Amino acid sequence: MLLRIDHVGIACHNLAEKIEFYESVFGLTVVSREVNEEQGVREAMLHVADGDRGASYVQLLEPLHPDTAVGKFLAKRGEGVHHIGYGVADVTKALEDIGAKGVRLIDQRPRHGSMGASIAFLHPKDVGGVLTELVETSRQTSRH
Ligand code: V0V
Ligand code: CO
Repeated sequence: MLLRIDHVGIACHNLAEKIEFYESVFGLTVVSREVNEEQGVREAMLHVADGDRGASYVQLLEPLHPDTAVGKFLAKRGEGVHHIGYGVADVTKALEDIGAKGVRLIDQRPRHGSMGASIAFLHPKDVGGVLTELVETSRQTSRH
């Protein structure tokens, strides 16, 4: 079901500063910057690698307001890894299969994600404390 690690989502207070850090220390390149009002984030995708099942990224996340998923996470836990996003071929089918196994779905249906992807989250309390995102890219092998 899981094709690859699509991205690691990292919560931060200052997106511009974190982008500069990842560019200068790791030599990564920003391939997309978006504001996602529904998710309450300003985010950037930095390309890490290409594989035969698609690309992988670091996603840097800054909250739009304190009362958002990432805002609350920062207040409680501070900066750090916020979620793991796995590539799947069909997010609707994956949700159905995972839900049938008793894992709580945060999203019953896919939402709009970065770079035109369809995304859905699984509850961290049912995934060993890891907020888990399923990502169906618009074109699986070329995402930038
Ligand atoms: C909260 N908890 C987490 C967590 N966030 N555990 C692991 N990883 C995280 N990121 C724990 C928290 O410590 C609490 O446990 C418990 O869950 C309830 O948390 P809360 O602070 O009361 O917050 P809630 O329940 O209001 O919201 C938590 C959830 C929320 C996970 C339901 O953050 C959510 O719906 N997230 C999905 C959407 C999202 O994260 N969007 C931003 C990324 P204790 O302390 O009670 O034990 S957007 C994105 O990735 C995009 C657009 C993309 O990739 O394209
Ligand atoms: Co994400």
